[in-house]
Amino acid sequence: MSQAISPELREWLVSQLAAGHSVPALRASMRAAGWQDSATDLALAQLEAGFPHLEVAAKTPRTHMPGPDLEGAPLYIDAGDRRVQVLHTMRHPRVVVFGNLLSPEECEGLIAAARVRLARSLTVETRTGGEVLNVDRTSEGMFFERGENDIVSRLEKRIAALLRWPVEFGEGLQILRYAPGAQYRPHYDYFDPGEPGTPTILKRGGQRVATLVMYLQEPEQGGATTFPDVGLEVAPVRGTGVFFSYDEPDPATRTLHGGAPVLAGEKWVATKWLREREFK
Ligand code: PD2
Ligand code: ZN
Repeated sequence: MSQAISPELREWLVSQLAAGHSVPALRASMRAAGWQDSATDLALAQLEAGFPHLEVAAKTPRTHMPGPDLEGAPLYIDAGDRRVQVLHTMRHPRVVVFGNLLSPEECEGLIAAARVRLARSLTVETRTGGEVLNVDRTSEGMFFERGENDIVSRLEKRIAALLRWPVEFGEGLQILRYAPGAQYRPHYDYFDPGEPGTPTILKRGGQRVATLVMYLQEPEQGGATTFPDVGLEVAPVRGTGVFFSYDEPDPATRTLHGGAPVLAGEKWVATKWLREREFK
């Protein structure tokens, strides 16, 4: 995944962008020279940090999105250290349900490390850019730093391989616990462009472009992840996960989704949000 970015390459990218070449054209040249798209994206993200006037993001039409390689309708995908099952796919919204994404030991390990750090869930507040207690989410949660422990680090690499998106573009893993009666009312995961706090949030990695919700512990009843616009309900089966992406921050993506109330037992999930650029 990691290819070093030399000063020469950086200089070449700067000159190409300054000359008005598009990001897709650069990506094609880089690919022809043997670079992975993820390395190109990382180089562009690093460039943008140093040369904001180049407006790399503004030149990037959101054509390159995270997602698994479904070419040839595979039943399994090699995610580096694990053979992940493709259980269900949908095109609009883009939804993919994965099986065998985490081992039972990984699920247990994440729960054990998170349990001692749980607090009533906060969400990023687009009105101010701060965090607030959200009445729509009655679960408890916490965030791991990226690469915080071995399980987190291993899982992040697996997700990067599976979804073909650099580890550096992902937020830290969020863990949520839903007790009986807890739910997460339908919402969008992208930041509302109309809210005044959104530009502040976007400075750090740009928009969210995709979500992967992974089920660590299944409740006895209830707790599906629902997509009300398309009548889809994903059962929270341990070790599986649901991926969905949104190429613009707009309801037209049909990615309205929620966590249905848990009726019995406890549901635990891990959520990985992917940004359009490096999330520092
Ligand atoms: O736990 C869920 O099923 C769920 C539903 C909707 C999680 C999220 N959203 C999220 O973490 O954004
Ligand atoms: Zn969500």
